[in-house]
Amino acid sequence: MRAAPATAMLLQVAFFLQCIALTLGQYDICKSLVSTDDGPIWEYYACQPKPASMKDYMRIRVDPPGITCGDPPERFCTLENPYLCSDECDASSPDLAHPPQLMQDRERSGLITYWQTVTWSRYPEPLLANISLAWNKSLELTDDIQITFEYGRPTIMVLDKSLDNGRTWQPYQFYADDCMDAFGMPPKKVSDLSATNVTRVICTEQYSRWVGSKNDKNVRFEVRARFAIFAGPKLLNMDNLYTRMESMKGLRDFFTFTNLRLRLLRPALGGTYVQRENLRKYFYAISNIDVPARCKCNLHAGQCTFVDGNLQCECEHNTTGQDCGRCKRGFRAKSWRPGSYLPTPNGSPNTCAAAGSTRGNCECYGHSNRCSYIDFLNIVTCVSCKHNTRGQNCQHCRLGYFRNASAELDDESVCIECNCNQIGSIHDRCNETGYCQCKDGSGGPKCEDCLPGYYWKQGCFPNVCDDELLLCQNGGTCNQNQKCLCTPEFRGVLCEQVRCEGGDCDAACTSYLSIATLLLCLLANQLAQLTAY
Ligand SMILES: *[C@@H]1O[C@H](CO)[C@@H](O)[C@H](O)[C@H]1NC(C)=O
Ligand SMILES: *[C@@H]1O[C@H](CO)[C@@H](O)[C@H](O)[C@H]1NC(C)=O
Ligand SMILES: *[C@@H]1O[C@H](CO)[C@@H](O)[C@H](O)[C@H]1NC(C)=O
Ligand SMILES: *[C@@H]1O[C@H](CO)[C@@H](O)[C@H](O)[C@H]1NC(C)=O
Ligand SMILES: *[C@@H]1O[C@H](CO)[C@@H](O)[C@H](O)[C@H]1NC(C)=O
Ligand SMILES: *[C@@H]1O[C@H](CO)[C@@H](O)[C@H](O)[C@H]1NC(C)=O
Ligand SMILES: [Ca+2]
Repeated sequence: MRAAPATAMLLQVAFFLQCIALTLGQYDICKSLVSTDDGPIWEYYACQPKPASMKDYMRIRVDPPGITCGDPPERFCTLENPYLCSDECDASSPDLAHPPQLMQDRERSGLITYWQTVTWSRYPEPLLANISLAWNKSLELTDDIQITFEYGRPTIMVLDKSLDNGRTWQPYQFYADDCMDAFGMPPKKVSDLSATNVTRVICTEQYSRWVGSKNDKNVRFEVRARFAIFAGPKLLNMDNLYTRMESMKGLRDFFTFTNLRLRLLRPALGGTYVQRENLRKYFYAISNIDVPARCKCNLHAGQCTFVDGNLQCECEHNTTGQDCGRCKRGFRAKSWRPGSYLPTPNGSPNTCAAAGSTRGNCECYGHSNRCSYIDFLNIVTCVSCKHNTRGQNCQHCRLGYFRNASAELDDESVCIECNCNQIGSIHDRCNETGYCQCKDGSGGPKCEDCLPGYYWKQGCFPNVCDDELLLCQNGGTCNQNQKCLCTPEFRGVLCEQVRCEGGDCDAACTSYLSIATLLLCLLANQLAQLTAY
């Protein structure tokens, strides 16, 4: 009788190992030396790092500040026996403290260690806590995320993910004991999903109901069950999953993340109602967060290492970057592409190629991967040059762009936009050093300034008056180089004319004019004409 469970367990272990072997056996080497008639040569394959326990590398942050219990020390009760309130949380005592890192430690001694929050003493104000997990690296889930709650699972919570190191977030899965009530979403299970909607974000009630705390402490984000939709219930047909990863839009990204966040919105209640008289039994406590995943290296690395506190792909195929997302310098004869799982079982490495090594010897400096033969010119030319390049070999910059002097010809940032000021310049083209051609009166590399003697008003116009040569006369003041503000007795561009009253003005005026004013008037006129050229 005692043998049966043991056998079952052995079988389970065997099955588990088989699964691991299956998931590990594929795409685990990037290259191998094969012998040919011409001697040994390297053969390259699509490759990816092994799955790892990513909890060892995550940076945890909990919010709001002060949510962790123990400062000041606090007593708390359990849900099963609310009158037994002998437990204490005290941040200053190592034995009684419950800091966040206890969610990622390894419990070697068998003693369960956990992070714990303050109790819900401020009820009915909600008890909210965020747990943010950061890796500073794109990762791909390889198995279920599992969060272990001591003292009951939350009745409402959201799992979010970010693909851009926490700049933007999106919900990954909603959890509630009543999905409709909490989120207005009908409750679903992953088993309700099919190949067409496997990437749908669902709300599930499976992990939020009260079942007696000892019964089930885990909340999962089901990865295995989603894989099984393609790979079969025992994940034996991984080829099919990998084929779908290549062909189904959004499938790979669905399992990809750089950060995760748990938003805890309501703790376990242990019943239908919150008992106001005993709020010390409501809190969150998490003993472990498992995140089985692999580094995303775009199928260009078989290893991922932890260097200076960050995960880093050990890029092969002459790629580089944290995720092997670029070709190395000097290997940009073709545009970078991720490796492909297809054709199975070894995939395509899509290696980066050294300049001059592409077929037909049509060099496109990595700005195009297509060449075309033009019959009547008898030349091979690059097609659809990217990165604002143009030319037979994508060796020139498009009009409106100029050559980045500090970049190699195969650099993605080899062409810089001219960025000519639309009003100040004649057109949007520039010379090799980025200088635009300016209209009269405007200047500066981009024609964004007015030359001396000009003022800005939707363009550069010659000054009407200034403080040097075009002085306003007779007490007038120069307003923004645009006009003289004359005193009431004078008028004219530079206030050089006397304003007259009455009918016989003209005669009076002429006789009134002094020689000096006349001379100044003439001078101003001439100056205005001179500067206009
Ligand atoms: C948790 O994160 C969400 C999203 O950024 C934010 O709106 C909320 O205020 C945070 N809650 C706490 C308790 O910090
Ligand atoms: C994130 O990783 C990159 C690349 O490894 C590194 O340059 C950067 O400093 C890291 N950022 C933090 C906050 O550790
Ligand atoms: C997914 O699609 C299946 C049928 O293809 C449907 O029965 C199921 O309700 C859908 N699930 C969700 C969550 O929309
Ligand atoms: C990468 O470049 C090196 C030379 O630096 C070469 O020996 C090697 O074969 C290249 N690897 C691939 C995958 O092209
Ligand atoms: C010019 O190229 C260098 C080297 O790639 C790059 O760091 C720089 O950002 C580029 N300049 C511009 C304006 O794009
Ligand atoms: C570009 O124009 C600027 C300003 O006219 C000039 O100083 C520079 O020498 C020109 N550069 C080239 C390469 O022609
Ligand atoms: Ca722990």
